[in-house]
Amino acid sequence: LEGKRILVTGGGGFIGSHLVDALVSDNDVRVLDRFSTGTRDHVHDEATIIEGDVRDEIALQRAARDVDIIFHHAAIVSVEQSIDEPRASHAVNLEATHSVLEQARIEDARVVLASSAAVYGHPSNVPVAEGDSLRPTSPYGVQKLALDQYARVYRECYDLEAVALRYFNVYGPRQQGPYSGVISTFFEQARSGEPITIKGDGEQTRDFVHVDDVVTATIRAASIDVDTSSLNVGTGTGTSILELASKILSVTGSDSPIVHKPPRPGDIRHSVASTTRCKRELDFEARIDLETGLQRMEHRR
Ligand code: UD2
Repeated sequence: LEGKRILVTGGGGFIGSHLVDALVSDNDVRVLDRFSTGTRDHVHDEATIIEGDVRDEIALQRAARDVDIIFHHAAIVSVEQSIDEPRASHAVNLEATHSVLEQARIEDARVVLASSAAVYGHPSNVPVAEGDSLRPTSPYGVQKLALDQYARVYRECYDLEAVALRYFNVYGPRQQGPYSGVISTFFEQARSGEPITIKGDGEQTRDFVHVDDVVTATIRAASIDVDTSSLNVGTGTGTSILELASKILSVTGSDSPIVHKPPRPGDIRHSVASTTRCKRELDFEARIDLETGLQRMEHRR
């Protein structure tokens, strides 16, 4: 992308801040973030910061004025938090998303929405494809599913160029906080010599995709005319949590012990993306394999 006026909601967050880094040199980039979990220090100097809540319609209108593209990455990203506080996560993840879509319609802007593998719930088989059954198991999953369906309906009803990207397990630098994901948790444990906590037997698998690959796919979704409203973003490869633990121990050279904790209630057993549609529509394939991604995290501390 070049010469575009772009809004990144959640531009201080994990994926959002990496997206801003990739866009800022060739585009005019604005960030709307309330910096509750996002970090000001992660926002590139050349981006314009509008500090505000995505639920605040005035702030959103101001941030979206005259933009060509909106990347909507502001969210309460925790599945567990959505179970503990369903109202709050609904308000941010769904109501505010609807305002973003309305704003995109007013501005006639293209919009890329952060959806999630959570829309599938327990996949009936893996790799899971976009047309497979959608049966989320948490309020978070329902919110992402609604967002995902809104993208389709806004395309159909209003000709809005909206795409929802179903991110699988995204990892990389700047993923932080209590809900940050297993890779950053294991890194912290390995570096401090604390036990690596595997929940359950560790045979569950995930599709870990590096944030740099995710940024590539996300920007492509705003550059290419796609024929669909929903795309998986993953690598197509599953890794078990046990394998992950051993890779992280080896890359950090840590001698942390591995301990098993009770499984997480409702934990998904296997989650791996079918990458066929994303390859076809965006000509996207993840380039950073897990080993390389973990090494980068270790060496760019
Ligand atoms: C991911 C997404 C979530 C949602 C969901 C959809 C992340 C951070 N979260 O949740 O937003 O899209 O997929 O299904 O990408 N685990 C351990 N030990 C720990 C922490 C986790 O064994 O200390 C296990 C956990 O039980 C799970 C796996 O690691 O089986 C991945 O956990 P996670 O929290 O990183 O991500 P996930 O897949 O629950």
